[in-house]
Amino acid sequence: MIRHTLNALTRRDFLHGASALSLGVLLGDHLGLQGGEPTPPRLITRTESPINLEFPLTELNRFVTPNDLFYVRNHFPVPALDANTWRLRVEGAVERELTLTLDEIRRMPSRTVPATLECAGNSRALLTPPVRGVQWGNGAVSNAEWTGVSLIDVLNRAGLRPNAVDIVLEGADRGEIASEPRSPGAIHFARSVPLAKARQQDVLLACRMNGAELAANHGFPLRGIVPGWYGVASVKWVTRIIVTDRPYNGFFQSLDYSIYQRPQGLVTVTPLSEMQIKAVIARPSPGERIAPNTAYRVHGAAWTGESEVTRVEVSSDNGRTWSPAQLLENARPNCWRLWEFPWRSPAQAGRVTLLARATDARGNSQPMQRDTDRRTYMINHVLPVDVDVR
Ligand SMILES: Nc1nc2c(c(=O)[nH]1)N[C@H]1C(S)=C(S)[C@@H](COP(=O)(O)O)O[C@H]1N2
Ligand SMILES: [Mo]
Repeated sequence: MIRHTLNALTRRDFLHGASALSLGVLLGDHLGLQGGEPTPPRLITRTESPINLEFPLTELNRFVTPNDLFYVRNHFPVPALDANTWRLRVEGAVERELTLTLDEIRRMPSRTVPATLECAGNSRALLTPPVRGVQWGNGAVSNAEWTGVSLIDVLNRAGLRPNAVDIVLEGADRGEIASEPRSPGAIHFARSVPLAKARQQDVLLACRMNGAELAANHGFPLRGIVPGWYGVASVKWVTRIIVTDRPYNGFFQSLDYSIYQRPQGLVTVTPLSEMQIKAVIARPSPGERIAPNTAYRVHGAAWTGESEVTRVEVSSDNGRTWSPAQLLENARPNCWRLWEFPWRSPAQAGRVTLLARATDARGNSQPMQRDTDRRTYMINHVLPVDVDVR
């Protein structure tokens, strides 16, 4: 059992920053020691087929999410890909169509980019009335350091034609969406980024995650990483890149993963793209019991799209007053920022609602109300965490 525990410790590498704690505290608190049986923190299963797993947000304690706790969002069964036979096709509005092996990609100049991925449906389970889709709590979000080649370097090897508009990344995974809106039979997962975004050097075709080879669930052997955008744009198991000469209008950015917008009073269906400013509370967890008149470290994470988080505030009086939380470490582009707020629970027992609200460098703040034009996505209004003071 000791060995199991130490393996778990090494694997999760969470001794980082925990030197002040005794091993006993670590085991008891962090591994959830119950009746002598250590249970390492685990992903929360939301659906089994396809597999959808949520990061256990109460375990948030460091900037980088360990690979085995990084949330998983799959639409189809995980494709079995062999690194030796795997190929990447680049085709469409290019000068020369290409077929690349994994070794050819690995020999290209690589870079490492930290980026937070959030599923556009994150926090969906907290909506009232309930909406369809995977019932995520607040944990369909994680942060990792991705290593790979810039997408634009691969595109340049093929040579973009002047009429290139969108870059479609297609995954090897395939299946039929049987619930409304249905797919036209079996389709591949595919999603585009406009050329202007694809030109950014930090948009990657990544083969490593936190220094390790990509796991099957996260897109082995190669996936797109589109920093600042909702996770849906970061296509896993990429085997084909299609450069289009007109805007791409695929299933996963029209019937699915789209929102309504109303430019000039005209309703449009728009693919969702940039992540929205958002803070989540990791602890306390909903319904957590806290003793009266006690010091409590409220903490969590906050992130935004193509900007940086500059402020997080906390309210314990239903939004009447807000106090600044402390932002931990420095802001990194396209990454969440951890924050904490030393709170003292009230002397009187009762239910207390905690709220956190983030603001970014552009002055964007979280709304207090849900916007139904966002359909079942982009849930970033301020969400309450009720705790039980007694
Ligand atoms: N090929 C493929 N890529 C995909 C998906 C998928 O189902 N198939 N899911 C997308 C969605 S909606 C999200 S939120 C992210 C999740 O990435 P992760 O599973 O590594 O956390 O992958 C995206 N890329
Ligand atoms: Mo997603």
